[in-house]
Amino acid sequence: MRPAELLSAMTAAEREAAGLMREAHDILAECKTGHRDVVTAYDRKVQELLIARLSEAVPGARFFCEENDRHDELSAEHLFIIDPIDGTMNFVRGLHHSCISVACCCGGVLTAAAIYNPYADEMFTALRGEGALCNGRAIRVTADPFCETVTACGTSPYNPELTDKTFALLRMAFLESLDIRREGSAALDLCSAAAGRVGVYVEPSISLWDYAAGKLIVEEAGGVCRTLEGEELPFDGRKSSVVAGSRENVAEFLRLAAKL
Ligand code: LIP
Repeated sequence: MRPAELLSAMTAAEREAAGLMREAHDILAECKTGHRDVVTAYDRKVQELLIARLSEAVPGARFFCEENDRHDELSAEHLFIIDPIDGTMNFVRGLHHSCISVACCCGGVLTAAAIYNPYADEMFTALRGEGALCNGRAIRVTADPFCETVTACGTSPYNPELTDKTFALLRMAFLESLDIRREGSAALDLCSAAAGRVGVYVEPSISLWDYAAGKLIVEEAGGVCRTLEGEELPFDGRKSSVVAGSRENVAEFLRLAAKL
């Protein structure tokens, strides 16, 4: 199946699943690993719908998903990495800033990405080697220097052992860039970096389903994604720190972070 056909199936499934988010009511949060790591029946319904539609479109497709421990082999011919609702806490609290994130790997190579924010009606997409788009218009990371941009940050609330390190990084970003933003969705933060809305997105620990699609969108928008140690992000299912943005701004952030 051609990458463009895969992407078309992804975006169609996301737009259909977004209806479940818009119609949501009486949203009940269920705790997973702790009181901040929550899931809802809507996360599971969105994931089930995406799996059903993508299985119809791509016979034999495999899945690596946030919910229900659906973790198929990452090297499959067509593997979809799904975060059904990224920004679940926002979704539960009625803070309309969440998205559906789907990446497609072909034989272990990240090939297509789609992240849909139903509240803003913004569909971010990328195909490897073909650039990144928002609602069909090309997007690029910003050319502005780090000190002249706003920094998007995540607080890794599932990892309280990282809190001191996290807020030291946020303090540095606040002092060295124009300001910080904690908007609550890693996937949308990566899209903001790809669209040049923020200079850097940083978070000390997130999961593969949080960053898989956003990573390709950032790279196809001319940016880079690195760990806080300056390394390539892992693609083996492990959690990772993420620093994303233009090559220059990621390098500047890492230089400043190394001095903490
Ligand atoms: C969330 C991320 C957020 C991060 C949270 C969590 P979820 O994803 O989008 O940036 O800080 O720890 O990982 O759980 O809402 O899909």
